[in-house]
Amino acid sequence: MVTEKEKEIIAGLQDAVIHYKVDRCRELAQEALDSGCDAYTMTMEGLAGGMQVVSQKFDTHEYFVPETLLCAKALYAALDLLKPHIKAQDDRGTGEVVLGVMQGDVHDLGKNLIKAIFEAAGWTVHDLGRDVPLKNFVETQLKTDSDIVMMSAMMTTSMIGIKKLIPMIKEKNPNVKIMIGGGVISEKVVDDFGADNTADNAPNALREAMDMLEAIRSGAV
Ligand code: B12
Repeated sequence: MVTEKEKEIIAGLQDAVIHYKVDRCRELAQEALDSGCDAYTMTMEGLAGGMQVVSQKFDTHEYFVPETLLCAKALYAALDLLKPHIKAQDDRGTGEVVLGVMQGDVHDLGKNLIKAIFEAAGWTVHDLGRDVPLKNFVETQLKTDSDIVMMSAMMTTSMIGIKKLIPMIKEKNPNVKIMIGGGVISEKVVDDFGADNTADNAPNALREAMDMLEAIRSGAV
């Protein structure tokens, strides 16, 4: 149940992200925390909701790279404050993931939301950052023995790296699960590239990862 105060702050956060009001975004995040608003709802509906409108503006050429970068800056200003207060929505257990944005791709907003939600649920996230060389995913999975490798791609050009990377990982460790996501990933890409799963947003990614973890731990896969 979203309170009136939460609705008001969600609308404010969306507006601040859309109109790249960095200071306002930070203030609203603090106000949300001070008034006991749910940090998870503020993040997903306020910040990610605002970014959805920015995406439409970018796609329709109303916004270009400079404005969009400022929107991202506003989102991060609030996320930094909200992140430690996000509570997990799923408490079926915790796992370990390697997470990164594919080589050639600097779109890391989605990846960072995924990281925030997974860490809030108590998962260990080995965050490789953005524009990550393929071999780093393989090496980190081997070093950490993580349950799942999560790859994010927002561009058709960077998506191609996933096709190369999956066999590299599976060759070293056939049991590791691969989850892929980002704007260019469809169910067809999942099948064609031999990934195990996808999700269209961070909460769904956590739900799917929990399902995979249960299957791994029960020995079903
Ligand atoms: C913000 C943005 C930027 C910012 C990035 C800032 C940053 N730090 O991330 C800046 C301005 C830097 C940028 C630059 C460019 N961009 Co840009 N950008 C976008 C934009 C507007 C929004 C993306 C976004 O952040 N969405 C909000 C987040 C929260 O959503 P999300 O990323 O989808 O993530 C969610 C899900 O996808 C999912 N998810 C994400 N990753 C994963 C991973 C896993 C494992 C799972 C399960 C789920 C999952 O969960 C996330 C959270 O809920 C999109 C437009 C669009 N329609 O998407 C274009 C877009 C991605 N950009 C595009 C392009 C072309 C570029 C540039 C080449 C532009 C240029 N002329 O320079 C450069 C590329 C730079 C590079 N080498 O990477 C194209 C890509 C086209 C394509 N299909 O290849 C898009 C689609 C715009 C368009 N319609 O043309 N961009």
